[in-house]
Parts: sequence; structure tokens; C-alpha cells
Amino acid sequence: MNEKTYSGFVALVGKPNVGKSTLLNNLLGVKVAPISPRPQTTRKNVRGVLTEQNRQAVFVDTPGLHRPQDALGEFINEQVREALADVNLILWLVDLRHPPTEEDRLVAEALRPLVGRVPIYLVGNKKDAAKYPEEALRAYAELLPGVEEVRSISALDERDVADLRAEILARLPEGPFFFPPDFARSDQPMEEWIAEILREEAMKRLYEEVPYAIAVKVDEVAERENGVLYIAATLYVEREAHKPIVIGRGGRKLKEIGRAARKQLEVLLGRRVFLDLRVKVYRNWRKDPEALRELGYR
Ligand SMILES: Nc1nc2c(ncn2[C@@H]2O[C@H](COP(=O)(O)OP(=O)(O)OP(=O)(O)O)[C@@H](O)[C@H]2O)c(=O)[nH]1
Ligand SMILES: [Mg+2]
Repeated sequence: MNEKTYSGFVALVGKPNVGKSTLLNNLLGVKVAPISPRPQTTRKNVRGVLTEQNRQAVFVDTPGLHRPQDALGEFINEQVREALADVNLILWLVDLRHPPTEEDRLVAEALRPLVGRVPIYLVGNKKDAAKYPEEALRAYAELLPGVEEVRSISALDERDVADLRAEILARLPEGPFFFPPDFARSDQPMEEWIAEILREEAMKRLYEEVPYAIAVKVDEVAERENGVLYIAATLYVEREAHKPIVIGRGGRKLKEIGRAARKQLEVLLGRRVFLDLRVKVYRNWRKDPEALRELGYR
């Protein structure tokens, strides 16, 4: 067993909503990161480990880089900087459905100092839904000369993902594994992963500022005698006025969120789940560094 091993950290970066988490989940073949149609779904770096024979990639899905407006925004951008600090390969994701925006320029600026030091792949995503994918990709490439590779994919297309996966694994430098070969796909604690699924289902069903005003904390996970996994969680909102919106008339909205999250969890965990949800106000938590720490953003 003295076969050479290859390993490395691979960061997925880009502005919000370009499909980073979708690509991560599909590269791994399991759902580790939350996905929603709303920008800024991801708030914390999520690591996913992929081991194939003597090659191991540790992917880091990052929140979308943007201009921060509060303490949460600062935290998010700090997460991106952290992910870029010690990395062997960068996948810069862009959305081929439209030409570059101000936020893509912001990402390009953040990546510029790394050109020539770390290989960067410019990955144009959502090509399945793009009208002028080639033109768009060319415009993105102009934002950051010197990237090592430019390609377009659909993160929803298994073949595209398989090709990219193979290429990433082949590109890893020689080095020891960071995780045991049989390591579970993510190093995220179970409670956090559950909280993210809940937040995803809440975000999908809420509008305007409310999806962004939500933080979820899992209070308890317990085995029940009948084989059911009991999960108690709190959905925190920023203002008193958000509470009835999240709960809904007759508790309908909260039930809907709970039902969808339970279904997802049952499929992903392969067992029955009982969800016990409540909604509480944590005034202006996004602006409060102390609150951020309490709610798991640290
Ligand atoms: N048509 C199409 N939609 C996609 C593709 N990849 C992702 N999406 C959709 O784009 C939306 C955003 O996907 P996410 O994976 O949450 O994007 P993200 O970059 O992680 O977003 P943030 O975490 O907010 O930065 C979701 O509705 C996805 O289903 C793709 O290749 N084609
Ligand atoms: Mg994401």
C-alpha cells in the first residue's frame, strides 16, 4: 500500500445564486448544502469530501460574495476569504443566463491576486437555460485574464458534472489524504445540517426580506423508541411582524415548511422523522455580532 496519493482543497466561489451549492451536491452525489432560488442561501462554508481510489478532493462551498450590508454580510464575505486562503484549485462559478454584473466584478477583484498562484477554472453554469452562453462566457472571461480553464456546464446535467469531477480529481497535487478514505461526505455536524434543510424549506416559501431574516437552530435531536428521530428546532426571525408571516394563518405556513423539511430529511436519512418547530423573535440578529455567534455564524 505505498501507492501515491493526490489530494487538495477545491473552493467553489461566485456571486449569490449561480449554483455553487447545487454543483457541490452533485459533485458529491449527496446533499450536503442547502439550495434555494433565492440569492444568499448559503451563509457558511460547507465542506464536502470526495474520495475516489487514491485521490481525495475536499470541496468548500462558499456563500455568494456580495457587498455586505450588515454583520451577517461581513461574516459571509469573511467565509469566502477563509476558503480562498489555503486552496489548491478554485472553481469560479458564473451564470450564463446573463452577462456579468457588478457582483461578478467584485468576485473577479477578489480572485485577481490569486491568478498565477492557484489554478482557477471559470465555470459558466446554467447553460441549459442560457440563450447566449458563448457570448456570456466570453464576457466573464474578460473580467479575469489568466484563468487556467474556461468551460460551460449545467450543474443539473450528470454528464457535465461527471466530466468536471474527473478533471478536478486528475488535477489534484500529490499529497496525503486530509480525511480517512471512508469519511462521510461532509464534516458538518448533524444539527447544523438539519438546520440548513429547515432554513432552505423556509426560504423557498417566504418572500421579500423574510427569507433573509430567518436563522434556524436545532435544539434537540433524540431517538424515540418507535424508531422515529425526534427533532426540535427554533426558527428565529428579526422582528415581531415576521412571526405571523412565518407561522401563517392557522399555522399553515409553518406546517408547510415542516412537512417539506420532514420529507427531505426522511429521504436523506432513510428513516422516520418527527419535527417539533417553534418561531421566536431575536431582534435584529443580523446586525448583532453576539447574536450571530449564538445562532451558529462564527
Ligand atoms: N437551470 C439551471 N438552474 C440551476 C443550475 N444550477 C443551479 N440552478 C438553480 O439555481 C438556484 C440557485 O442554486 P444554488 O445552488 O442555491 O446557488 P448558490 O450559488 O449556492 O447560491 P448562494 O448560496 O445563495 O450563493 C436554484 O434554484 C438551483 O436549482 C443549472 O445548471 N441550471
Ligand atoms: Mg449556496
